[in-house]
Amino acid sequence: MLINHLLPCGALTDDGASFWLTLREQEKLDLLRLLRSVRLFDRRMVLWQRQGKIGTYAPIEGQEAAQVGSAYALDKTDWIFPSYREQGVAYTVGIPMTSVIQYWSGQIEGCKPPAGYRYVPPTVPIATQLPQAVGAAWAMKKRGETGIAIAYFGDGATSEGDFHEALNFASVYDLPVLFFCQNNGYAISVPFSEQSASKTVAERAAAYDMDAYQVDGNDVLAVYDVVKTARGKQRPVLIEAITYRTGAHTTADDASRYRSEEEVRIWLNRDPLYRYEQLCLSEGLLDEDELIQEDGQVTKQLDRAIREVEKYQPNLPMGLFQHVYHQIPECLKKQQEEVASYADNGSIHC
Ligand SMILES: Cc1ncc(C[n+]2csc(CCOP(=O)(O)OP(=O)(O)O)c2C)c(N)n1
Repeated sequence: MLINHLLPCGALTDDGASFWLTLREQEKLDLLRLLRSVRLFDRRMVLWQRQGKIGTYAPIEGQEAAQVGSAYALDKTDWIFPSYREQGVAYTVGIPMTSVIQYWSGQIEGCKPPAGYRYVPPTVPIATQLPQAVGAAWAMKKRGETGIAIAYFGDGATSEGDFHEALNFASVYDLPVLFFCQNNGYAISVPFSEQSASKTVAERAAAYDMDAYQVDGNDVLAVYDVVKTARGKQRPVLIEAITYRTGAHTTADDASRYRSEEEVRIWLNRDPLYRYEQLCLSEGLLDEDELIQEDGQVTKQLDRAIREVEKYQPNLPMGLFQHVYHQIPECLKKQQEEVASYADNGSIHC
C-alpha cells in the first residue's frame, strides 16, 4: 500500500477505491459510528483524569482509524494482545465501556474481559505481549483452530528484543499471527528517527522472511482492507500503520516540550475521523443531524458507564499481591506481610 495522506479515505489506491465498493452500507456506517464513539470516549476519559477521578490515561486521539479499522477486521475466534493504548480496539470488538474505564481506574475488573472474548489484559511493559501472541498462535495452530492472534504495539516496542524474538519465532514456525504496529512517530518523547536506523518498521519483516504492509493508519478503510487481507493469509504478517497521536503520550506528559506546533497542525489536517466523515457525508450515507443525534446517545451510554464504575470500591493495596502468581514467591511474601502490618497498625486501609 502506498501512503498518501492527502487523498480522501477509500481513494488511497485503485485497490482502496474498489474496496469501498465491496462494503455493505452497514459496514460503512459501523466504521463511522465506531470512530465517532471512540473519539467521544477518549475525550471523556481525558476530562475524567483532569477531574482527578483517575491517576493517568493514555489518549488515542488521532489513532482511531488504525484501531477501529484493524479491530473491525477481526473475528471472535481471534486472540487479541493489546498494549495500554488500545481503547479503540477494545471498543470495536465489544469490550464494555465500564471494563475499559475500570482498567484506567486501577480496578481489577478492568482486566477481565466478558466470557467469550479473547481479549487479554492490556500490557504496560513494552513489547512483552508480542511473544505471548506468538504463543497463542502456536497453540491455535496445534489445535487446528482457524483464528489468528494479533499483537498491538507502538513504534517504540520495535526497539525491544521481544519484538525481534517474536517475529523470528513466528516466522520459523509459520504461525497465524499479525504484528500490528501503530507508528505514531514517538516513543514518549523519542522520535522514531532517533531510535531506528531503518527508515520504516515494515522493512524489518524482510529479515524474518515475513510479509509486511505499510498502510496509511489514518485511513480507516485502508487499515480495514489490509488487516482483512493479512488475516486471510493465516501466516505471520507485520503491519505498520503510519499515524500520529495528536495529544500527549499520557496525561502526565507535556508533548509541547518535544513536538512543534507546526508538526501537530499538519497532522490535525489529516484527522482520520474528519476524513472518513467527509466521505460518508458526501456519499449521502447519513447527514450531520443524524451524526449529532448518535453522539447524544453515545454520551448517555458513557454517563451510565461512568456512574456504574463509580459504584465500585477502589482496589486496596493488598490487591497488588493477587492475580499474578499461583504461589507467591518468598520475596513478595515479605512485602505482602509488610503491607499487611501497616493495615494492622491502622496506617493504611488494606
Ligand atoms: C519494558 C519497558 N520499558 C520502558 C517502559 C516505559 N515506557 C512506557 S511507554 C514507553 C514508550 C512506548 O512507545 P511506543 O511503543 O511507541 O508506544 P506508544 O506509547 O507510542 O503507543 C516507554 C518507554 C515500559 N513501560 N516498559
